[in-house]
Amino acid sequence: MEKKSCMILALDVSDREEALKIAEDVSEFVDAVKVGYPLVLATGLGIIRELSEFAPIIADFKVADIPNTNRLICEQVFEAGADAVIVQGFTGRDSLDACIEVASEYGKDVFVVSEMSHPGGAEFLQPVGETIARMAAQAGAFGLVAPATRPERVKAIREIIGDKLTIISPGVGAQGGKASDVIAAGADWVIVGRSIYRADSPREAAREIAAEIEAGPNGEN
Ligand code: O7M
Repeated sequence: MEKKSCMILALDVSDREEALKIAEDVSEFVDAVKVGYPLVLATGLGIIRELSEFAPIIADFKVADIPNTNRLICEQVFEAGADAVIVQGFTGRDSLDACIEVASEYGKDVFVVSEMSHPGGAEFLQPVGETIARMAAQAGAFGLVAPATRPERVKAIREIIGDKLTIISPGVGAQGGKASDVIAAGADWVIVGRSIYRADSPREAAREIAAEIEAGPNGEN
């Protein structure tokens, strides 16, 4: 995944035409499109290949099962044309290894959720977030998912993993995070959903966030 705008679109709409139109409109300003349950359950797995015309596709299925089931899920995801899959880390090293093995067979990437962005993310996941981050680095994952709503946590996780993994960070805009703060804290990409796909002009909204990232936290870059 090439780093240009440092932004990933979370395309959580449920209509095929709308999804394709938004992806096309914003493709200039995003480095990838994240597709998850809302869109795939509504339109089918084939949407992944259709969207891949506009950007690399990250399949957000937060895979969280035993190794064999994880393997079967990841095979379907990569057969469908996804460039990366997002998996949970809390299921343990063997479950993660199964995803990474399949990804490497297909030449694709795995992102591991270390900590989540919503208030409840602090309840159970945050206390083990750093342990999950270390495990993901040891297992050879490509990247981590860490919360844009808590840039200080992104910074702490970046300090633990160094440059070994990339960090993608959801929670910008609708959840309160500011894109340039999270990038300054050590994220490689921010993930943005509602602030783009619910805007009157998704393209303008994406352009503005990309410009804010480029300008930096104090507008001085
Ligand atoms: O910008 P939003 O809030 O509309 O969308 C954020 C997207 O990121 C949405 O698709 C969420 O499911 C996802 N997300 C979080 O918001 N928080 C997390 O901790 C993790 C994710 C995610 O993408 O996990 C892989």
